[in-house]
Amino acid sequence: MILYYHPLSSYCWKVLIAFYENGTPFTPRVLEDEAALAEWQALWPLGKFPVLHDPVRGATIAEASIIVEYLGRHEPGTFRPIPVDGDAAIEVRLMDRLFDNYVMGPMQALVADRLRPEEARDPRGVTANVAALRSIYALLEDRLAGRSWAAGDHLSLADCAAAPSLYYADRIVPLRADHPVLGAYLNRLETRPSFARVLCEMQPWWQNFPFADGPLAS
Ligand SMILES: N[C@@H](CCC(=O)N[C@@H](CS)C(=O)NCC(=O)O)C(=O)O
Repeated sequence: MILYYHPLSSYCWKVLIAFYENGTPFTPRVLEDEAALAEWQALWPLGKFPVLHDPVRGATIAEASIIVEYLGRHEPGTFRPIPVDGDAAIEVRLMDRLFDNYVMGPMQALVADRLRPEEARDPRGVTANVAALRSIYALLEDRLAGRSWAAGDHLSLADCAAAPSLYYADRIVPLRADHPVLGAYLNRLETRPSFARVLCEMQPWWQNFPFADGPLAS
């Protein structure tokens, strides 16, 4: 399988964590290389990454959650992204949506705003997105109480979504001081070997993250 990704991209981290958890080999096509960029644009004209291409099945899969689900279906291994039990699966999918829509969404908007020229920034949007992050932090603090991982005792798709979204959000609006449960969960994610590997591999690009020098708000 061929994975088109960038090492600094949060949604790509989500997929990389799943591949590393499962120990599934893949051909990396890093979107810095001109040839890789041209292949990716031809495969997925929507211009979003990650994208997975499976030449054996002739499949091109986009959307990080769907790529992780595809991996679980076609390369079953030690990592089970979606539990077999239907109710447990619903909780995993709900948590996956919470992390993508309510953590990743405001976090990406804050990054996009910071990357704009100063005169094109939107202070009201920044205030709203900081408030949105604080609101989801509070919800997660309650919902994660007593859980080892996002949806219970087992690592799942939801943790693949949680790791990048919380890691980046915490560097913009720090969460640990006021959210001990959420902070402890982020610590567990950061020391998990699959995610630690992703964090190590992104280091050469880290200076491009616009909040690398410090957060927006504490
Ligand atoms: N809904 C997509 C979102 C993917 C996404 O937003 N990827 C970002 C990188 S983290 C991207 O493609 N950015 C390029 C752009 O929006 O032009 C998913 O779940 O995979």
